[in-house]
Amino acid sequence: MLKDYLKISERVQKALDQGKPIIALESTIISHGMPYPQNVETALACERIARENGAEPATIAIIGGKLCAGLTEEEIDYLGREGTKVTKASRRDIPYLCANGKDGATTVAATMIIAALAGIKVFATGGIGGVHRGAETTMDISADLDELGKTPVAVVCAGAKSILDLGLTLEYLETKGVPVYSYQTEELPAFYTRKSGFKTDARIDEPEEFAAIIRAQCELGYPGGMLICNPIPEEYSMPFETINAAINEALRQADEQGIKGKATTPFLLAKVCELTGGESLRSNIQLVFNNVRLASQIASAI
Ligand code: PSU
Ligand code: MN
Repeated sequence: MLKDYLKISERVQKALDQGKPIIALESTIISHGMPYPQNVETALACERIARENGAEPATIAIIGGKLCAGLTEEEIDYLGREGTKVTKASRRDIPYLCANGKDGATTVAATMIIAALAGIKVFATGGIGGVHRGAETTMDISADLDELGKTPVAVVCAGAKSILDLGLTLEYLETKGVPVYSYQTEELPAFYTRKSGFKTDARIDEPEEFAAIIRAQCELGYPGGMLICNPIPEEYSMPFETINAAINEALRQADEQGIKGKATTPFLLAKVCELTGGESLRSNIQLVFNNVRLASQIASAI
């Protein structure tokens, strides 16, 4: 059984036993989403911020073929140092890594699967995967979206980056029955910016309201998660023109170099960071912290 491969850390198990709030954190963002050493510093700071806000952090990854909920500092450091040498693990990669005792940095999809197994209902990340621009011919649609349709975990993110087609991403989520909410705004935030021009299903103003929806979803035995979009704090958001120019240039280079499949998202993230001279990385780090705070408040309210 999938559960036989699950390894819950002592701290996370204790929080589960005592019914304390817990939030899941992903690890693709550590190995593939940010450069070293900012990736490790950010991951450790996320754990501190969760605890300061009353939630036990469960950073999730696959280590030696085990599905780990809760990592040691050494394991986080290892995932950060190894970087892209660690397999980027989404849903389809889990059986191979387990069977071979290998390591994997888990995407939103794989982190949701492991969080659900461990009984964790709230998960904070930066951005999710989505429907890529040009998906009408490439069919490049992240497995994150299907996972949100079938696994009962609430994912707090800063919206989706405009490396993706935001309109098609919303349409796909609607098809999969995934509710999309925004926190204290009507708009779908676009990761580096607070606005996208698209609206979500509902504006929610209090963490308690999210907790009530999550409770209702559990009681209904609803097979699916939800997407909670928390806009980047104003002071860290980027000028629309700066980020858009970087994203367009990154997309052009990806096309020119024939980047495909699972390499696409990490390539675009690294290029955008390079093209903005690290400015986007600073924004990225701050929006993750902001999401960890909101997720901790929601987990505490459940
Ligand atoms: N978007 C970001 N930062 C990230 C990712 C997406 O802004 O680190 C990562 C997440 O782990 C997400 C994954 O689950 O990329 C999606 O990859 P793909 O598009 O290949 O499914
Ligand atoms: Mn893809």
